[in-house]
Amino acid sequence: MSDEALKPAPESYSAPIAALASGQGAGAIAMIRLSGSGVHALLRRCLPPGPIWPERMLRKCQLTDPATGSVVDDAMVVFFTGPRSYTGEDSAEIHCHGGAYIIQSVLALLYRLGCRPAEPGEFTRRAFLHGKLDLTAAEGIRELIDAQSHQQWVAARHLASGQLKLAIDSLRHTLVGALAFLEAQIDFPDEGDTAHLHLGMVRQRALAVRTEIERLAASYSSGRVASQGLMVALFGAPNAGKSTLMNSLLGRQRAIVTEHAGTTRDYLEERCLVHGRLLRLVDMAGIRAPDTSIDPVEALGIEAARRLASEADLVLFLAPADSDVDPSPQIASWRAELQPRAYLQIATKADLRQPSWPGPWLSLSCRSGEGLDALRQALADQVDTYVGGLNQEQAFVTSARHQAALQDAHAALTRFFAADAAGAYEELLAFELQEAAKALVAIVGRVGNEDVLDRIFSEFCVGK
Ligand SMILES: Nc1nc2c(ncn2[C@@H]2O[C@H](COP(=O)(O)OP(=O)(O)OP(=O)(O)O)[C@@H](O)[C@H]2O)c(=O)[nH]1
Ligand SMILES: [Mg+2]
Repeated sequence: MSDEALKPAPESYSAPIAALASGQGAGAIAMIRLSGSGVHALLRRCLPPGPIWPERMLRKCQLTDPATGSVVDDAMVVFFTGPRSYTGEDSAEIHCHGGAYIIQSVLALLYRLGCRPAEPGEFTRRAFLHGKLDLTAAEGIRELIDAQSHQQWVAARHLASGQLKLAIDSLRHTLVGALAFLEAQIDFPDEGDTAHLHLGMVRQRALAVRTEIERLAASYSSGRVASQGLMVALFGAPNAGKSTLMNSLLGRQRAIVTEHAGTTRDYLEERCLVHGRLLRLVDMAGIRAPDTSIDPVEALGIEAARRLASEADLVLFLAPADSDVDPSPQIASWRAELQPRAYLQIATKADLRQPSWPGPWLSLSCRSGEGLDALRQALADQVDTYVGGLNQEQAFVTSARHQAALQDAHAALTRFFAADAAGAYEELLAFELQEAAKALVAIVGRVGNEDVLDRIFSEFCVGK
């Protein structure tokens, strides 16, 4: 099996590019990055006469426009020579004053001298195409930049530092070993005793790989919470106070609240940090029993609410504390239907009355603020419970793309065992092992599909 990630990059990937790599807006210093063939000579034209200084050395210099001789800025410049650079190409950084006019002047100069503006993520895409990092590390770098919470940072570090890649490489290695045994069997079919021995080795390896894939795939339920936040579904009858609670947790009036039952129809998803943990709050239509008087829009909203609650990491079942009817049987039936991974029972509107029903209830009032701190703590604890379940010593999965590829590999191995049990030819067994290996390669290596790369790298900011 060839390692596609090691193929040389196409010529077009070395065209000189430039972009602002530091944040937008005025700052003390801005960093402009250049990469591609000829960028050292190109930049040299804007510097004072004399040889350029050794690479990896930041030196103060005056940037001038070679066409007019006029000064553009006093800057610090550092050169990197490929392949010993982030992108693997010749590259440079200009650290100039961080004002909008200066940044635009420096960029305009570089574009005039032959650079083109870099696309989002293009520096990292080039690093990937030049074999400087694998796809999981590239995704990890994007997530490091996007991280808003400690849990996201932990998940991003895990990817960027190559822990998942190591685990995937080891699985591929084991599969390649199994394939070698199978191929020996295909090439020398008549050696009776060794045939049995070889197939035994193949099965043992395939089983070891499948077991590890199952462990990795199981880690996704926690890894997803770390990298994407805890998905919290607000679930309950109309008028239970779901939208009001959503607004209280967000600290702004995001959802419409009225005294009419059935105010929220479509669902609303918003991210927020609670005690530094990222949540994905989903407010949705109140649940009523199917009835001819429900209009079709509300019915669709209720259907979506049920689907989202069954996908959520935590379901908050809300019931107004001033109701005379004990909501417990209703919640028990929702729990049986939705099978939530975790749930909390919330008695809302506690300023009107305290709940008189049996069972564990967290009672709160968005009007008086009572109970909101306890809820925030419970939400943060729930994030910690999921993320704490991740063993930092072992690889874990945090992205839907990786999880889907692992499932493909798992399906191929399951087909392998079914074919083996049915006494299939070695060629078919080898085919399924190759399919499993291909799915694993897609996680770390070049996917052979520009659309996938476009999707991954377009989520980067310009300059990274
Ligand atoms: N007294 C009191 N009233 C509340 C509280 N929370 C919500 N309400 C009121 O309850 C009514 C319904 O609130 P919503 O937040 O719209 O309820 P909902 O569950 O989103 O309702 P639907 O969108 O119709 O499913 C509104 O009149 C709110 O002002 C509270 O803590 N105390
Ligand atoms: Mg609502």
